[in-house]
Amino acid sequence: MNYQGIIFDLDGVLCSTDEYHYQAWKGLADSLGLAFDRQKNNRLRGVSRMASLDIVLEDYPEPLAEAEKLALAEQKNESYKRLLTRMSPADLPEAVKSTLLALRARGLKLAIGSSSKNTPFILRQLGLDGFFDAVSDGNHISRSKPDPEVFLKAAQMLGLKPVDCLVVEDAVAGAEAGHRGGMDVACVGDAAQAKAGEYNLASVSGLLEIV
Ligand code: B16
Ligand code: MG
Repeated sequence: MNYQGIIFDLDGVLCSTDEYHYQAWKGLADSLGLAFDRQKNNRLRGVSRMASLDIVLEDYPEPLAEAEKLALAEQKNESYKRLLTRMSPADLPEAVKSTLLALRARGLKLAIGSSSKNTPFILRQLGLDGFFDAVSDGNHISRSKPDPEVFLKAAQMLGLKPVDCLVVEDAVAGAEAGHRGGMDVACVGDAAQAKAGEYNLASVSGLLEIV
């Protein structure tokens, strides 16, 4: 076997919370009179909440105080969390669920490596609370992807060397984080289209062919 552990990004890999992020940021941008489209939204993938806000505010005519920025980030997060309450285990795609179970049956350790501070809530909504061997998320890190911190912490929590872990990502910034951490990366979605990984897959089930 090539790897002993697999570290999954959450948004855009295991579930489609990226659509909820889009809707919440779009609502904030509209209220500020700023342009925001899906192309801009793609730049927010894997990026922390405050760094995302800076991208959303790029065309804002005047500099904002830190307290004002925190209030805007909080406003976005509140509408994002309202959207997350709609999620249920039915939002975990069947192919993702069966792939996770098959990987576990092969003896691999499975972890989450997500920039999101909402990770514990999302895992509960999806019925995945307690499923993973380790959860490393936005609440444990001080530097966001493309910094490798979140993945290095996940490997450490699994008790594995980075080189024995495979990262699964949908964001180019996330693939870069995996590489900077010394890990191979399997990409899906946007990052796969950009050929950012050692493996660029059509879907998460493609993992079963490479481990
Ligand atoms: P939150 P991932 C990332 O999650 C998202 O891709 C990114 O769009 C978001 O800004 C970031 O989490 C922070 O999320 O506001 O919930 O803390 O892709 O690393 O699982
Ligand atoms: Mg992602």
